[in-house]
This record gives sequence, structure tokens and C-alpha cells, in this order.
Amino acid sequence: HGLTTALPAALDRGEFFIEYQPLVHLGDGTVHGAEALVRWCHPQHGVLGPDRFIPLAEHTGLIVPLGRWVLQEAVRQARFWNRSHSDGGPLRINVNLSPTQLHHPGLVADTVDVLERSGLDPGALCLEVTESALIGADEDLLKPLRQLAEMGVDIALDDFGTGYSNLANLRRLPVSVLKLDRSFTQGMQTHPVDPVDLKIVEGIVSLAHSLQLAVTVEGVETGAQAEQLRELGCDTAQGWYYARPGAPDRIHSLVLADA
Ligand code: G
Ligand code: G
Ligand code: MN
Ligand code: NA
Repeated sequence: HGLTTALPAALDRGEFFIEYQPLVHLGDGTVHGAEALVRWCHPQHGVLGPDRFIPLAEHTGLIVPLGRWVLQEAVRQARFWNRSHSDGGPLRINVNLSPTQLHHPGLVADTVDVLERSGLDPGALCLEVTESALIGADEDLLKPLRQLAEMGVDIALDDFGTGYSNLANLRRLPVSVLKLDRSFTQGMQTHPVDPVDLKIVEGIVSLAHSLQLAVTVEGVETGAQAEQLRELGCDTAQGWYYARPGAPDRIHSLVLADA
């Protein structure tokens, strides 16, 4: 595969860049943080989304150095935002971790190193792991996440609700945030909203809160969805209704606008 063989040189040449999508508080619409989403500016094919190359990078192992670069870059960016604006609590930065990164023995040391060199408060970092990556996870896999959580790093379960995980299992995971999958948000768009969908989201939120987990909703595209999800008790949201993923300056101006 042409893209696969081009990946290592692309990393050396600096062809990857990061877009940031804001996460907002559903209560008052202020910015809570941003999720880092990597893109590849390919010299022939133009800008490629992560769906085009993350699976290839996973397969070849390049995801480890690429993921380290994303983490370093996103943390540096968050540190910059927080240096110029710190009242109202630090802006959070969310970074996705793929299963190979989760299994990589250097995960904790690399993360500690990136945080120390940037000076970012570990509590301002949230690592997103998909629900499916943690299904059936044993203690060996959970230990690094536990160590990171003990340092104050938040761990989020991404795409929650799609992985058929045992809800009782949530108790033993070192997770502090559930990111409710976009499909639930889409369910809040029908008129009238399906009462079963409402009950399901209500149930997830109540379980999450009883376990001291925050709930983030993904894929909010309309004000009606935002309002419905706020009424259901969700804490933070992300989606095109607020902003598409974009350049870091945009997050900076949104935060300054809140101040
Ligand atoms: O906007 P979007 O097409 O950017 O992202 C699609 C998916 O790609 C996201 O759901 C996310 O899980 C994944 N993704 C984006 N950036 C990264 C990254 O830096 N590392 C990993 N492992 N996945 C990412
Ligand atoms: O990590 P994850 O898979 O959740 O990444 C979020 C993905 O969802 C990215 O590909 C991003 O571009 C996409 N996305 C973000 N907001 C919206 C939205 O409001 N609607 C839709 N359809 N996709 C979104
Ligand atoms: Mn994510
Ligand atoms: Na997701």
C-alpha cells in the first residue's frame, strides 16, 4: 500500500498537523477544552483524515511515534493556551490513544516526559480510549492507565455505548469520563424523540454520575439536541453546532471570548 510505505517519511517531513475541536460546558456554553484530531497533508492526495491512515499506522506500529508526536504537540498547544489565559480553570486537552499505544510499554514514561517538559498540569490532560479497546481488558492492560489516572490524568471512554461492554465493569476501569457515542445524539434529533432513546441516555447518565464519571456527548449538530442533552444531565458536549475541528487559533479566540 502506497500510503503505508509513505508514513514514516511523512512523520520525518512534518506532514502531519492537528485540528482542534472545542468541548463546551452544556450548562453555560463556555469552553471546557478541545480534542486533538490528527490530519495528514499528503503532497499528492491533499489533506487526509485519520480514518485513512490511523489503521495503517496501527498495523505497522508507526502509531507509536506518531501518537507520541500528537501528544507532544497537543500538550504544548494546551500549555500555550493556558499560559496566556488561566482564570476559570485550565483548558483541557483531549488526545486519542489507539489500542497499540495502550499496549506499548513506554506509554506512561512518554506521557510523564511530555507533561514534564511542557509544564502542563496532568489534570488538564484527558486521554481517550475507545470502549472496545477496553472490553475484556486484564490488569496488565489497565495498570498503565491506572498509573496515569493516579497522576491526575483523566481517562475517557470514547464512543461509549457502541461496544457492548458490561456496565458493571465500569467500576473497575480507571476512567473518569464517558464520551457518549454520536449515535445517541442523532437519536435526540427525531420528532418526537423516541422515549426509549431518552430512557437509555437517562440511564447511562445516571449510572455514570453515580460512579462519579462525567458525561461528554459527541456529534451535537443542533441547538435542540444540545438542550435535550443538557436536560438529561450531560455535562459537556462537542459537535458542529459549536465548531468544526479547526486551527488552534480558533480555540484561543473562543476562550478569550468567554473571559
Ligand atoms: O474528525 P475525525 O475524522 O477527525 O476523526 C476520526 C477518528 O479518528 C476519531 O474518532 C478519532 O478516534 C481518530 N483520531 C483522530 N486523531 C487521532 C489521533 O491522534 N490518534 C488516534 N489514535 N486516533 C485519532
Ligand atoms: O474520537 P472520535 O471518533 O470521536 O472523533 C470525533 C469524530 O467525529 C471526528 O471525525 C469529527 O470530525 C467528527 N465529528 C465531530 N463533530 C461532529 C458532528 O457534530 N457531527 C458529525 N457527524 N461528526 C462530527
Ligand atoms: Mn475521540
Ligand atoms: Na467518538
